[in-house]
Amino acid sequence: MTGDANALLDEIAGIGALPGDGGYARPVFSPAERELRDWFVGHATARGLAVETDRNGIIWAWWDVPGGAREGAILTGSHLDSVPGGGNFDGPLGVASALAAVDVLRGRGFTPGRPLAIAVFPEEEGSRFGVACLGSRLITGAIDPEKVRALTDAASTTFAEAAAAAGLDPSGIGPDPERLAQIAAFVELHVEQGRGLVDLGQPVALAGAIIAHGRWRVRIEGRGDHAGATRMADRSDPVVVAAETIRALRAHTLVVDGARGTVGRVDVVPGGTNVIASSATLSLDVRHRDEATVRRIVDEVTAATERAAASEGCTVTVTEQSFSPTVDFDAALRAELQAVLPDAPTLDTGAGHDAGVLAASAPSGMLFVRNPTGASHTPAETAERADVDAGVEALARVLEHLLTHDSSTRP
Ligand code: HGY
Ligand code: MN
Ligand code: MN
Repeated sequence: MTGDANALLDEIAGIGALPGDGGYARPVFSPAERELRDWFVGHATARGLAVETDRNGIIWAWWDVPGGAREGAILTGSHLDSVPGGGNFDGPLGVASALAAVDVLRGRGFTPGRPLAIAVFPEEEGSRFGVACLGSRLITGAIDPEKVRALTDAASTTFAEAAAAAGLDPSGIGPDPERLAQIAAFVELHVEQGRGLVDLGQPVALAGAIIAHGRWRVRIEGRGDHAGATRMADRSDPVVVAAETIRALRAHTLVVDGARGTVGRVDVVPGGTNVIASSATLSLDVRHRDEATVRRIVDEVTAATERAAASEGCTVTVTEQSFSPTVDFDAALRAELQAVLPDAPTLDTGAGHDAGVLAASAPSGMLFVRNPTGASHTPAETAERADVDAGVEALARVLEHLLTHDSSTRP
């Protein structure tokens, strides 16, 4: 059986597809994402992998060793959920490549000297409940399960309700040290979200670091009123304050080398053309290699917003939704991966990943596959079929090495 990740991705290309090449909508526990979960379970089961879904909704597909011991396992995999309007590669490429790498290894008659697991992590994008890498944060204890149960989506459905509807017991979510103790190393393959490999003319890279990144919700409350009957001097318009937030974020990130600041959502209530809004809620996404710089930018933007709110007669509440410190991936593991893939350059990334969260619990690393557009979180995200194959081959070699050799990074 050849390892054909392209064919696997072709199979799911229609799931959660938005009309008019608008990309994908595959929020966690939605019908589309659940269809993708079923697709993965079907393929894993067809390959004789032992499949289980843990209490955090993470799917594990095991290529077990005789006797079934799972200590010292090598983990790979990624996520299947998407951002709204995202591409078909961010997440699914890592899952499809993991299945294909198993096919390649089996096709070569390889039998693992230690167990291999493919994991599918839920809510990596945080698109439905607002917290990125929710599944990996839960299993590693990086987030309070009580807080997670109460998270709500745009329809005010709680995570607990959505998880229960998807067949999980929400009372069971939370840290799982026993399961994590089985993992000796985690390698996630992911489409590159940037043009590093295009510029370097290489198909595959190793990940060096993920820069610090966080998300905040800025809620501005004013006074709803009539657009025509209300004099300008009598207004408390939260949208005017929101404009200052957006301006300040751009101004304060532009002057810091390597900083990134994004307002991706502006929710205006009630949202009528002839209505002065009563509230405006914005999302802040701020990133930089230095954590203190991220927090300083957020403080500066908050102060600017508060000044604008005071002069407009509005109130502001800024709430941190999630924060991920800079992660430098395990140097010893990366050295092993480099020995297996000597031509692969090392690239840092501005995108967060479950591997960045798991890095706190086990030596973790990443492989990036070239994306000719460099674009991501958009339908323009892509990877050439030959580079997808190169990624599968690279992952297969890395897994063969890790499943055969002991090293200092793993007990
Ligand atoms: O937002 C991110 O960096 C990732 O794609 N979840
Ligand atoms: Mn991703
Ligand atoms: Mn993403």
